[in-house]
Amino acid sequence: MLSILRSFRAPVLALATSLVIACSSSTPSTPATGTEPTSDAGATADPTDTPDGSTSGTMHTVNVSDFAYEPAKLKIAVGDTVRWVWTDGTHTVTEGTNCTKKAGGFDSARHTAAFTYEHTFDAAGTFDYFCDYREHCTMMGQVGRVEVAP
Ligand SMILES: [Cu+2]
Repeated sequence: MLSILRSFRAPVLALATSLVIACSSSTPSTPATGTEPTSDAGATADPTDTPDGSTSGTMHTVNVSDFAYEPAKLKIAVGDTVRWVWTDGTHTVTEGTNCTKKAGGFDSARHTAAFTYEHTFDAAGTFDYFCDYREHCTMMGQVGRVEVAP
């Protein structure tokens, strides 16, 4: 059992590490694909997946650390992608308000440092999210917002 876990974890960690390295470059125009766990199964067209990148939305990075998202408030355009990068602690990126999950909203699940989670915003609107460790949200105020302009 342990060996199975090890063999599974190693490539995942390597992938996460390489993503962070790639993310640290200054150009946000070459998003990695396939890093989103499960929550975007309903998305049809991901503009960041275009081969030449010419019509890609912009990639925005938000750091996820102990009890904060940085920047906590982000203004983007429809078609842009937000990449959350875990830098410290164990946290989630969970869509919802008042520390309550929105049904069908995006959700990274719980992760630790070096994990990255991406979500492409295909519609205009205001999207609030929070850390789904209850006390992080309710006591530490770990919340964020993405405003998507049409
Ligand atoms: Cu948290």
